[in-house]
Parts: sequence; C-alpha cells; structure tokens
Amino acid sequence: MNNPIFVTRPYLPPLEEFMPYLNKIWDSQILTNSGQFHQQLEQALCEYLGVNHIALFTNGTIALVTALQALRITGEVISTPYSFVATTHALLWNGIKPVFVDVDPHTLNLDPAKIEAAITPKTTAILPVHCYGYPCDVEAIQKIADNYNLKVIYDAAHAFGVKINENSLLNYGDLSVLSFHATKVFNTFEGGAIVCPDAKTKLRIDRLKNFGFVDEVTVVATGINGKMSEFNAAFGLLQLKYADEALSKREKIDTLYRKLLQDVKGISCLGGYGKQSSNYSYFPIMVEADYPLSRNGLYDKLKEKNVFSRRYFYPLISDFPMYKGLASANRSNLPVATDVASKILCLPIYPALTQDEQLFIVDLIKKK
Ligand code: T4K
Repeated sequence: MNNPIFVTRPYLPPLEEFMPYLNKIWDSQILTNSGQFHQQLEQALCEYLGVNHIALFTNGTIALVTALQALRITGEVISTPYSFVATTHALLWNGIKPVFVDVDPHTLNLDPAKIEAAITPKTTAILPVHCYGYPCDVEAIQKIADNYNLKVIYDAAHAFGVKINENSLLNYGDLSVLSFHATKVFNTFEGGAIVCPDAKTKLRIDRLKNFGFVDEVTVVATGINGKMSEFNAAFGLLQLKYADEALSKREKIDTLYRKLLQDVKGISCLGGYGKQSSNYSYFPIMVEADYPLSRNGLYDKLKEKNVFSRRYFYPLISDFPMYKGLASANRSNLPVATDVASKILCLPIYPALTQDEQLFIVDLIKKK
C-alpha cells in the first residue's frame, strides 16, 4: 500500500452538493448567531437522533464546559480516566475537582460498582463517557445518582446515533454532549452539541453559549461564545443525508475485522454489540501478553508500513501533569484503566476504507 492509512477519515459528500448551501449563506449574509442552517440542523438532528432538544456548539469541549455550567455543577465530579483529555479539562475549566473512578474491563466505561465509594459530601455530579460509542451502564449509574441526588452529564462525544432498547442513548442522564469534530462519525468540520430534555434547560444553554445575553441589553450569566457558524451547520445538514450510508459502510468494516481477527492469538476485539448499541466509530483491539509483540511494538510495525493506528486512550488522563497529583489519580486506584491503556490500539475504520486495505492491515497484524 502506497497511500497512508489513517485511523479515520471524514466522510465528505460531493463538493458540488455543498454549493447551494453556500449560495444561500452568501445571499442571506447571515454567517452565524442562530441563522437558518443553525435552526434547521437543530431540528433535523432532533428528528434523526430521536431526542427532544439540541443546542449546537462550536465544538464538543465548549459544549462540555457549558453543560456543567448549565446545571450549576460545583465541588467534586466523578469521572473516568479513560477518555480524551477534554472530558476532564471541562471540569478544571469550571473550577471543579475531578475524582477518577476505575472502568469496567468489558465496556471500558465507568464501573458503576466503584462509584459509590468515591462519593463525598462535595460530590455534585457524575460525568461518564460512552467510550467508542459503547453505552455505559446507564440504569446502574442513574440509580446511584438518584440515591445521592447527583446530576449525570454524559460525555457522548463518540455516541452519535447509538440506541439502547430502541431509545436514543442520548436521552439518558440530565444532559448528553456530542462532538462533531472532523474525526467523528458525523462531523461539521468542528462542532458539538448538548442534548437536553426540556425547553427551559435549552434556553439556559442557548444563553450561555451566547455570552449570557437574554436580549440586546441584558446579560444574566458569564456565558461564552460557543455558537456554531452557518458554514458548519450547513455542512452538517448535507452530511446528515449520508449518515445512514456512512453507518452501514462502517458496520461492514467492523464485521470483516471481527471475522478476520477472531483466531489471531493475543488479539481481542472489543464491543461487538451490533447495530442496537454501536455506531462503529472506532475499532479498538487489545494486544494481550500472548501476542508476539507489545502494543507499542504493533503500533510501530503498522506505522512503518504507513498504517497509522492510534492508542486511544493512552496515556490515561489521570497521568497528565495537571491531574496526577490527585489522590484518585493514583494508579493503584485505577488498575483496570491502567492495564487497558497499555494494551489498547484503535485500528483504521471509516467509510472509504477498502477491503484490500483492511486485508493489508490484518495481514500485518498476523505476520510474525
Ligand atoms: N470527549 C471525548 C470523549 C472526545 O473523544 C473528544 C474529542 C471530546 C470530548 C472533545 O470534542 P471536540 O472538542 O474535539 O469536538 C482527535 C480529535 O481532535 C478529537 O475531537 C477527538 N475527541 C479525539 C479522540 O481525537 P487527535 O489529536 O487524535 O486528532 P488527529 O488530528 O491526530 O486526527 C486523527 C486522524 O484523523 C489523522 O491522523 C488523520 C485523520 N484526520 C484528522 C483530521 C483533523 C483527517 O483525515 N481529517 C481531519 O480533518 O484528536
């Protein structure tokens, strides 16, 4: 293979199909601040995802920061060390202390059995992540939240379109936050959103993402500029037309990887939950001790052949300098996450990945 194979590639609809949207932007001269495409995309996403309200954002990180503000979260928040660093950064941006709890060895999501022991009088919320789009144990987490009067904000950056029991995964918890970054299954170049259940919360979120303005002369909160532009929203509308097609291409790739890798000693595939609870956004494998190479060895071997897999998520967030001093960041508190972070490798998966490219990747993994 001559061309590099990246861990992901964005799904780009034909360029000429974007031109009519751009013409409309040029005609209206409204480039941002809740224009026509912004409103249309919010509506279209509510319908596509099966949720009540969506507030679009400039990216997932600002959406996370704002979600915490919308629910006035303070004190301590329980979260996972096994995620992209933005999850925990959103807490620090709000002056909140993160409390890391270990993950479940199968889903790699926050382990509900370990949450209660981390709750203190200062705990106000739980911030779990649906890692790789695989659902958290939402029922168990909600039970704990109800017992201790805690809010639940899901970092659902990976979970676009995922359902459980025919219901959108995004309807669980108090709020869910999506990322529409270029590397995600559904992208708006940069972008993100907060999913919320009621109009009152949506209004508060809309104000917070617009500096806290209520009207031309009234500011009620220390809001930020988190608004998605018309360009991004228009691209989202176009991309949404191809969302199902992109998903089914990903599903085929996922199925083939599982088939080809099932007998490879020392390699285990995660997930495999099927259409009901996966969007095939990532293809994580574990490189176990009985594989001839270490995880990093396999990562390097693939890289030498121009296959750019990624170690999502290594290092653990709790190992980064701004977090490692926390008592909960101690590796002895996080044995599962520590182990998994040393074994994980995400293989390339995206709609345009060809069967030949997949065979090439698997062949490299199999070859001694
Ligand atoms: N919470 C979670 C759980 C998250 O995973 C993320 C983001 C967030 C919150 C925050 O959401 P945002 O604020 O980003 O909306 C990427 C993304 O930047 C990040 O969005 C994502 N998670 C994270 C898991 O991955 P990198 O540093 O790995 O991206 P990069 O630039 O190395 O891209 C990976 C590969 O994708 C490249 O090798 C080639 C390909 N690619 C990338 C871009 C940007 C393209 O083909 N085209 C592109 O435009 O962080």
